[in-house]
Amino acid sequence: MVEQHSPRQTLCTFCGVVDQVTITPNDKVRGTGSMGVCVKGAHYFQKHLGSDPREVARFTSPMLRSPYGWERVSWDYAIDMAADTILADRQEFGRDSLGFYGVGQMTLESLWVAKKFFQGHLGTNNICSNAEQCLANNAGGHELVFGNEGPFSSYDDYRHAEAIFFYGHNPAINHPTVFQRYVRQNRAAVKVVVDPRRTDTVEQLLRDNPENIHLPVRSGGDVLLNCVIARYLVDHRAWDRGYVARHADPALADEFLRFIGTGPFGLDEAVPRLTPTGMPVVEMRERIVRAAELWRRDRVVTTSSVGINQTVGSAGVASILNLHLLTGHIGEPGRGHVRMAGQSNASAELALGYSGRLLPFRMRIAEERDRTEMAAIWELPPWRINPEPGLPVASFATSDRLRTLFVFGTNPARNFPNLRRWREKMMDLCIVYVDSYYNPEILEYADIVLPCRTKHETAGIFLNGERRLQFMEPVEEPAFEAWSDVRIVCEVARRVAARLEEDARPSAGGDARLTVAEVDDLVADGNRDIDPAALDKAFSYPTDDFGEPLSEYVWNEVQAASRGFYNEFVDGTGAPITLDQIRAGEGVQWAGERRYQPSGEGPLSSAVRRAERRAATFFVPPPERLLPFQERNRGGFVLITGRGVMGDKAKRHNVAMFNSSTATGADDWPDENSVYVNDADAARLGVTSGARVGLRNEIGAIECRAEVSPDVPAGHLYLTFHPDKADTHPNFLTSSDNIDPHTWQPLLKDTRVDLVVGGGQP
Ligand SMILES: Nc1nc2c(c(=O)[nH]1)N[C@H]1C(S)=C(S)[C@@H](COP(=O)(O)OP(=O)(O)OC[C@H]3O[C@@H](n4cnc5c(=O)[nH]c(N)nc54)[C@H](O)[C@@H]3O)O[C@H]1N2
Ligand SMILES: Nc1nc2c(c(=O)[nH]1)N[C@H]1C(S)=C(S)[C@@H](COP(=O)(O)OP(=O)(O)OC[C@H]3O[C@@H](n4cnc5c(=O)[nH]c(N)nc54)[C@H](O)[C@@H]3O)O[C@H]1N2
Ligand code: SF4
Ligand SMILES: [Mo]
Repeated sequence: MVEQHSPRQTLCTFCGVVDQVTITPNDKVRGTGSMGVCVKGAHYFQKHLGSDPREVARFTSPMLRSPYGWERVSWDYAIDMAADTILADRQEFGRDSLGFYGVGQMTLESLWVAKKFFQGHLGTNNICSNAEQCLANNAGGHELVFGNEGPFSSYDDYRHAEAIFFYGHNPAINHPTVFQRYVRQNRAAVKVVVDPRRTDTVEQLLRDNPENIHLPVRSGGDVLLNCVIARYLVDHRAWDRGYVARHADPALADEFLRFIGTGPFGLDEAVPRLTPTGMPVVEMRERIVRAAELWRRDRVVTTSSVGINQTVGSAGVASILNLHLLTGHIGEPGRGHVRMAGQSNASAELALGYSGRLLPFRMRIAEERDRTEMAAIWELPPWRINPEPGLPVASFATSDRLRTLFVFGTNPARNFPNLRRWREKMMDLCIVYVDSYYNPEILEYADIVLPCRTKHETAGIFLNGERRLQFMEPVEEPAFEAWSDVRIVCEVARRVAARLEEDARPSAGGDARLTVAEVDDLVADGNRDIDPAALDKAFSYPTDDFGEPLSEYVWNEVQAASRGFYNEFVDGTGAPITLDQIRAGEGVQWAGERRYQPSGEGPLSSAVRRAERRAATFFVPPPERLLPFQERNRGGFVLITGRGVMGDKAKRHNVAMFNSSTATGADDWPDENSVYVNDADAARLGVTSGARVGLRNEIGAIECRAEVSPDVPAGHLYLTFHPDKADTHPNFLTSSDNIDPHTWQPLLKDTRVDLVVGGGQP
């Protein structure tokens, strides 16, 4: 049992901020990091510490679906079942009939072992996570401009900035501690919020200072807006010619400047296209000019979040980075793009290549050199990594490739695009579901359920949005037998090895050069491509007294593997980061001050490998990214889905809800969510607050209540994707085909719907 007489330190690992918390001996919770703790962080610990597992709706035992319903089984039996399913499906349907979908709240250790098992030893590239619905396009934007996924900046940069831009980001509810302690406390900085809606963030910032700016540009208008700002800066000689010459690829810089100078980006032609119906164009023009002028200040920080990642894709972040490059606002404290991750370990998922296209450290499956290098790191033969890319998450719903899907956390019964189709597909899959909390929705689709340790029972490393590594200490043992994710993966891997040993057929093993067809033949011939001894060894980490693999060993392996890559886990002196450093204080920041590249020297960034220095490449957006939603979809509404409900008293409720809100509890779910409709649209269509309306498009239809609100612009509708008791799912309307071409992230907020008065369920 963990000592409970002295204060216990751990982390809150819901959102990408990852705050430090202290639990007092009488179970009071305090935020002890520099930012404090928010409602849901505090509420989580208060609710779950020392709780009765039944009262907080935990899964308390492995379970199997049987003809008679759910059966409780032993861990041993459940792991047998999982291992046998892998081997049987693999043999019959091939390597990529297997898949893994994880949550960005898993520990770095578990993300690493899952990648090593599924991609390395089992040879499937269907290994991805909810980062692909969330932060992938932030990484994609960075890759387009700097050649790698990671931003250089940190939360502290908000304190040094003189101007702060938020693109499609509502931090007042979604990253509340950073927002209250760092952003709002920097009174001197002017803040600009680019968001079609008047959000809590806008409200609070305008109350703080009427000079702060809300730019309610039409949905999908962000790339166009940034081109307008770039044109303004070039026309007013407010860009840094010398900086561009030193850091940017010259051919692309010329092309970008020509594009900006000759494209339709003058204020007269572009501002009307950005201005929502009903707002005077002169007012929008005046605000855009004031915002553009801020780039003349010394220190400018921008942030973006899923408001642009899920509408204009990686082009959104790339278009913001263009502005940083054009003005030299990058690479120093108080200058740059800060990443606010949605989930606590989403940055680890990005660094470890959680995508059907990628290997760890952003190496590419399509590159033979990368596959060979990764196989060597995992001590596997070079043919071991499958050259066939995995599926985009969005295509899970429509592909026939998958048979067995391991789902660690995340709620696939709710938060996927094209939800009806995906739910039908899940009925055909064998789903092994690993979560701590009882989720009745997923029980419709799962076949094996494994109860994992929850946050405060798990040890593990988190790489937060600003790429600071911290350690989550367990502060309690589970009251029943629950294993951590890392242990579950290792036990399944070793059981697969044991099953193959029992089979006693020779594996191909060795360094022989095998073609894809030869590997497939071995797979079909009883999984003879897998070397059971190597498999067992790779997942036999030293454990603690409870059988939990020790973080130190997994971390040392990850750290060593990362050497030489851009994502190399080194500190400010360039030395390897140790677990002791991660455990101390508020952890250790990736690359320390060295992450800011000195602005006066050489190329700014490097590609996948650290030694491969490259110049930054301006991003010239393709034409389709320059069209605000309404120019692509005349007549229809854009359905914005996001976090929180609207209205005066909603803030506390909004902060308390986290995505599917399983851990924070169903008690707080509202009876029914409402779709918010602008006054002018409501008057035109005869919609009143409280009326029932239908939303429909070619993907599906839902019905809910309407709420009339001036805070949503005309032509836009807003509906939260947080759960309610009436089961209102906006993802019945989102598409699995509308994805970013670079990262495959679904553009969930770029959804066209018609609004029908009086209900629209067919
Ligand atoms: N309390 C709470 N905190 C959370 C979460 C939670 O569920 N609850 N979830 C966590 C997760 S996983 C994530 S990813 C983050 C997300 O944090 P945010 O990105 O702030 O979340 P959203 O509310 O989905 O979207 C932000 C804003 O994008 C705007 N938007 C929509 N379309 C456009 C557009 O075309 N352009 C622009 N500029 N804006 C647009 C929406 O109006 C919305 O206000 O929050 C994390 N933190
Ligand atoms: N329409 C629409 N759809 C969206 C979005 C949107 O804005 N609009 N946002 C998208 C975004 S940004 C995201 S991130 C996704 C979020 O949606 P999901 O990926 O479904 O994430 P959560 O709802 O947070 O579900 C997390 C689950 O993981 C479990 N969990 C937490 N920690 C762990 C752990 O360490 N191990 C294991 N095994 N389980 C754990 C929790 O108990 C919970 O049940 O939804 C996406 N879907
Ligand atoms: S801001 Fe995020 S990390 Fe901090 S306490 Fe709240 S949910 Fe936890
Ligand atoms: Mo997210």
